[in-house]
Amino acid sequence: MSARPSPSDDDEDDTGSFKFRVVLLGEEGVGKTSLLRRFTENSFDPEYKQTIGTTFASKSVSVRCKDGYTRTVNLVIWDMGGQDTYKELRRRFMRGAAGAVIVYDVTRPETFMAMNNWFEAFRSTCPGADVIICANKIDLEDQRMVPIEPGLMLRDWFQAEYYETSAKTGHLVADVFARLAEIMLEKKLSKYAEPRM
Ligand SMILES: Nc1nc2c(ncn2[C@@H]2O[C@H](COP(=O)(O)OP(=O)(O)OP(=O)(O)O)[C@@H](O)[C@H]2O)c(=O)[nH]1
Ligand SMILES: [Mg+2]
Repeated sequence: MSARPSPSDDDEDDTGSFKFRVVLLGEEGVGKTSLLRRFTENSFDPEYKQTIGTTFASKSVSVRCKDGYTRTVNLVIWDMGGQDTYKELRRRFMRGAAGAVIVYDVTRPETFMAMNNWFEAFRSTCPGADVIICANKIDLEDQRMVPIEPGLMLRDWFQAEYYETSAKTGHLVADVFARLAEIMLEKKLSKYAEPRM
């Protein structure tokens, strides 16, 4: 999860499977790295190790498409430390992404309040890309401060899908990435299907 490939464009590779660049966004400590680790390695580390700079991991998922075919999507998921406030660095990190998972921590309202900044930054860098909102750490029921309603408001506002997750228990983590893969692929396929002028 540490080498650095050159960011590649979304495209179909020569084996006929699809590859998309996805970025994880959100304030520091919300659980971006934990979600990635849960998804790619099915493990969880309770100790907080702040991400310095950027890392990535990749995983393939199978997507059952509307046309009845099952296709393989290779997700290359990039993770950046939330404390990284350099705008230009963030922009470079986001560039070329077909999708983003924007995460907040339901025990810390300030991370919810910051969602709009992350969303605006992503939308301005990648206008056509898809977004999924992740309300993470829902296993911490006693400490939960942000209920579901504000999350649903955010969903309507961003016109994105909303998932409540726990990187600790694994609740809905794979679903987030599988759904994002499906949305990005269907969009790509519908572009192929557009008549050429
Ligand atoms: N209980 C619980 N703890 C979590 C969950 N997700 C992450 N954590 C913990 O929250 C802390 C921060 O998680 P990280 O995944 O490092 O957060 P991050 O968003 O990558 O943080 P930065 O790299 O600083 O931006 C760690 O101690 C994790 O173990 C979760 O779903 N439930
Ligand atoms: Mg991290």
